[in-house]
Amino acid sequence: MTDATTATTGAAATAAASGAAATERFRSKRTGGDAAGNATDTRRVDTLATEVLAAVHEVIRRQRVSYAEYDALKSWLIQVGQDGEWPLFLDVWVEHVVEEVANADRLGSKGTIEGPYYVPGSPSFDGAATLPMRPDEPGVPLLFQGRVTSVDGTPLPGARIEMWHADAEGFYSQYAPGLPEWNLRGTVVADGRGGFAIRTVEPAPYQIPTDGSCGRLIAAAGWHAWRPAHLHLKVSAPGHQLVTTQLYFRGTSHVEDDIASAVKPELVLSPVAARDGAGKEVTHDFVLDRI
Ligand code: MBD
Ligand code: FE
Repeated sequence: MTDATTATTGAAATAAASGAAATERFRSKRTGGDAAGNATDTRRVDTLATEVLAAVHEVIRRQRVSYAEYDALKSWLIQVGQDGEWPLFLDVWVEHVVEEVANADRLGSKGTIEGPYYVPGSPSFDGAATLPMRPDEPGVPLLFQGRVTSVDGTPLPGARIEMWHADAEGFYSQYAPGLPEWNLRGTVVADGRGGFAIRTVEPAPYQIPTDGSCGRLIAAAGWHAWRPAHLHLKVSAPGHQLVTTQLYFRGTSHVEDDIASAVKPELVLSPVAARDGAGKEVTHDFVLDRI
């Protein structure tokens, strides 16, 4: 990572570079099977692989898919791997249903997809903090504050609120060139009342890279490439289930038609003019389910 101190970066961001970084990050997580990534329950693999293949066969028959289309699919799938865009592809078009199934029974705050750009271990602060940012970080200042409680209303002092988001140009640190390593990424530890206050800047809408395989699919299908502006969060506390979520901004573009299908009504914020100083502020509480 470079330690650029000016806000003029991201111009040279490429699908291949952010894809490679997201692929590397995912590999370092080592979940979903043994160390080599192999799932271990033979019967489960049999069931899932058989059903996925049957669903593909069914589409081929119903749509009378041609050899030209089969070859186009093959070359596109090969290219997704070469671009490192499997994390992006899966998180944009598949993860939202996995999240729906995983969290169906939760009573507390709604989650949504994690996406490809989380990095663990961001700088940590007590109670109130400004996220690490460049001295001339562009964007409207935003104060995000609230409390973390358990489902029964008990405050959760020491709860951890991890936040990461794109800058005002739509770029994520560690996935676009020229941004300081932890730009707009931080962890705040809730105070004795479960309270937290995070100062940051409003993120921009995010455009899926247009120069990679996902961008080619979007163009070929006549879709748009946009996610609405969003804050990513992981909120956790001892004895409670971690919530991975995102928050959006009422009235901003693509809140109604997120390419990643990850908006829920409970996740849309309505910031107001800040009472002290410039920018906006919003209060939003988190409720965690017990383990
Ligand atoms: C993002 O910023 C994101 O959150 C998701 C889910 C996919 C692509 C980019
Ligand atoms: Fe994102």
